[in-house]
Amino acid sequence: MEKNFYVTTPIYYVNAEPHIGHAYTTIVADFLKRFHKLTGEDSYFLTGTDEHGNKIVEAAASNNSTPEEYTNKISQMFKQTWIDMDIHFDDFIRTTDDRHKNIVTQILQKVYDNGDIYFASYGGHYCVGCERFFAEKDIIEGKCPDHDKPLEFIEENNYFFKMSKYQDWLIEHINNNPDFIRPERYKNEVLSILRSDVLEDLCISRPRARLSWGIPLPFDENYVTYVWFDALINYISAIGYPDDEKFKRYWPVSQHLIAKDIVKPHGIFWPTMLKAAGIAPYQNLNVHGYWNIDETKMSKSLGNVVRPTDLIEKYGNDQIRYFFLREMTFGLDATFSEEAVTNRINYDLANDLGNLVKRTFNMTDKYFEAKIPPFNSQNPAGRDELLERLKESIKEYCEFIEKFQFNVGIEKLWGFIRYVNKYIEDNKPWAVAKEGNMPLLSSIIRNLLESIYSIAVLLSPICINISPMVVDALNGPKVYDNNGILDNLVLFHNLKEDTKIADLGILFPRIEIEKQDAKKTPEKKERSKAENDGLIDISDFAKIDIRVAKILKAEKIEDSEKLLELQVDAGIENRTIVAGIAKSYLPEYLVGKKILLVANLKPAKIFKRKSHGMLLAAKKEKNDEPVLIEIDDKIPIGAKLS
Ligand code: ME8
Repeated sequence: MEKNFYVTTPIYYVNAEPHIGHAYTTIVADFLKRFHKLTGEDSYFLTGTDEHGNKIVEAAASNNSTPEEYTNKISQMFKQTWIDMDIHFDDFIRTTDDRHKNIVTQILQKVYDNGDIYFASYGGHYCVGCERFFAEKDIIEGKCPDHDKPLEFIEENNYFFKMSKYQDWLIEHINNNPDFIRPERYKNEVLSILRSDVLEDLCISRPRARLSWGIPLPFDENYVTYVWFDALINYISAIGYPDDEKFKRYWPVSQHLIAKDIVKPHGIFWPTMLKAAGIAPYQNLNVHGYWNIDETKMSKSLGNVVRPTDLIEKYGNDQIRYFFLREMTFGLDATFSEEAVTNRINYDLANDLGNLVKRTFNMTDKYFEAKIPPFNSQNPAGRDELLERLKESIKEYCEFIEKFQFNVGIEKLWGFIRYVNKYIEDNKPWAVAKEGNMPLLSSIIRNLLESIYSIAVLLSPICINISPMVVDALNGPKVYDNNGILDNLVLFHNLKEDTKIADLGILFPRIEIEKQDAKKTPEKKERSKAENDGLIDISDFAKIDIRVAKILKAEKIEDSEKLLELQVDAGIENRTIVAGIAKSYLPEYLVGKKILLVANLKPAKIFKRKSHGMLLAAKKEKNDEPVLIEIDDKIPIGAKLS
């Protein structure tokens, strides 16, 4: 029976243009669709845009647009970016589409009729950035912990979804389906929320008087639907819930892809909403980490975004797809830098793969007039070993992709590429040619060409332009959606004798790092040398605001052996800091001491406390206890180190 596969990306907010964080999730979805199609599965891929809610109204207003104009423009920008990147989505849903609004209305009515939506008064702290209310315990100094912006207190009558009613069911479902949310760390995150407390019911409406840009509630025209309740439904409205053939075919095999920012709506709101509406849960929620730049998450609000189309123009589409899939361990954060992109291109693509193809094509040209030579069974030239290695690599490549460990899967395939490079070194075709042993030479070159064909097919979901070029140059079969294809690859019967191969030129041009260096001014060169030597500029030092502060209060943090919570007067303001000195100092000793504080360190959440700054202590050996740098009482509070 034919297997089906359904992959979705989040539908992206249309409050700013797409960046490489969005591109990553979308590339993974496109890769998975192509990979499953390659093996003959019926694969479907959905993406789209999330267009309702306060966030969008605010973005439109600050661009002097109406929400309609603004959402049309940015949604089109997302779609065009994916088209420019050769992303083969099957459908692009917009939450402003009628087909979507109709299904949201139907589901709301169904859940309401079942008695799972009620009306009540509610007061809470709201963050527009997150489009959600925050519980008292999650608020840090009146601010949203993610956006670090003040929350707005809103009190109003609203409709609520009885999420808590499905809490026990969800815990059981997750326990019975250990892969439901993966990797495991995110399953544990969801389970810990579900087990720690009774879930608060979900506020699913906004009064029209405050927000009109949304889908009206079918049972009360004075309200519109909360943006998350609306948005999550896209995954089924797009495939024609409830009756469409597509819904029946794809929903049972649905794979959602998201980053860790939206685990709660997908891991808790969505399955309970589905349960309340009498719909089976999705198959898997697959959660990846963030792409960071210099340790900070890339995001529209932080303004440190990299545009995917700029990158592709500079490095090539296949190169960037390869980089993303190879560089990130799915589930963990990764750091983006152009240096890392350059290294992947130069080492993996240009050296390992590009050279293999180039050398083999050159030898075919030189020894066989660019025609595919026959395999000579009297002189197999290590064909069985090559095939064994290929079989093993394909098995591992597929297994790791199924487990969403793309970087490991690709590395396994690279193991085979390196093995084939070594095969050339071990078999020395140039020496065999010199001896005039043409039957052996013919087998060696044929084994190499067949290996390259197999590699090109296996890489076709990643290198979407270059793989077909290699297949064409070899005149190999172009079937990319055949459930027997992987078995065919390990027969080495794919190429036709005597067919002429085409010249491919250089598949992956090396990125000249020297050239980039050459563009640097002498001053910049000097700076990078100093950086390499671990030296910093005086201007780097000047960035650190070290000042004298006085400890006002000190307390041990329960459950921690090492940490103390300190209140300090830093001259500018009083600060809370968490310091790892509990083993060396009693809290009473510290009160009244003057110390040095790094005042402009980004705040961090430690043991549920917001620690804003760091005190300076010193130790000689790694395992020594830190000794506080105490300051003479003559130096005033707030004095800066310079
Ligand atoms: O949350 N690293 O939309 P959104 C990796 N509309 N991935 C990143 C990223 C980064 N630095 N930044 C963004 C929304 N992403 C809602 C979703 S779904 C029913 C509604 C990717 O525009 C990643 O996939 O904020 C993340 O989950 C998503 O963009 C958030 O996109």
